[in-house]
Amino acid sequence: MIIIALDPPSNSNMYEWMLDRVIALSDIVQGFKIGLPAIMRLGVSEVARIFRSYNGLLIADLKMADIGDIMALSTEILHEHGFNAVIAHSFIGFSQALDTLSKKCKELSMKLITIVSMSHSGSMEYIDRHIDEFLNMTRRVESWGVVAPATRLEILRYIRRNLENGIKILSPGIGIQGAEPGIALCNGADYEIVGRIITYSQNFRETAFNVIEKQRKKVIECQK
Ligand code: BMP
Repeated sequence: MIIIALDPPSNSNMYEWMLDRVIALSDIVQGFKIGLPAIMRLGVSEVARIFRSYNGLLIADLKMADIGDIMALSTEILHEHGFNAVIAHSFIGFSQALDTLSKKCKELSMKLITIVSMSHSGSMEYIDRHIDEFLNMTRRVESWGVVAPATRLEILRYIRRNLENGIKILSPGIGIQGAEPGIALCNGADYEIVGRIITYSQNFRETAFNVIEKQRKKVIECQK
């Protein structure tokens, strides 16, 4: 289960770069996540044009951390442009923040994904000290899913153990950040978010098939 992170390099024609990868990969992956580089460079309308005929999971990764009303406005714009999921930080709190965003997401049938822990080492400096509170927040705002790292498996397992079964775990950190394909799935994730190891390779479709095969083998191995 893969969600492709599309983060085009700045020296590329971002529109073409993204379109090529969406055409080559959309039938073999479960969704796409678009971050700030593409949204800032192309604008949300151009990004929407790339995904015109795509019906899968389309996540806007703005990692929102604002007051609720403003996040709700951003979410409306993203919804108008075909996104069906948004990511927000948990540390902003419930009242006048995530509660408002959660309501807006429900109104628009958008999936809300909240961050419980991140894949970079700096996550240990602050975010990881609040994991229990962030897990609690996940329940309060009825997140569809959470972000948890493929790079720190004990944390990933802890999050899986303490999260209701229906809530999805999306796990970045595979490939360039050091985690091997399949390892997050083996430790409780529902999806691995995979970016550059696939999207920056020469033949991204072939590389994606390789990653999927590695995932499959790893999952069989860890189920033994
Ligand atoms: P890559 O596989 O190229 O390292 O990409 C990972 C993707 O996941 C990037 O889009 C990044 O913004 C995102 N991400 C992450 O790496 N760690 C997190 O904790 C949260 C993320 O959204």
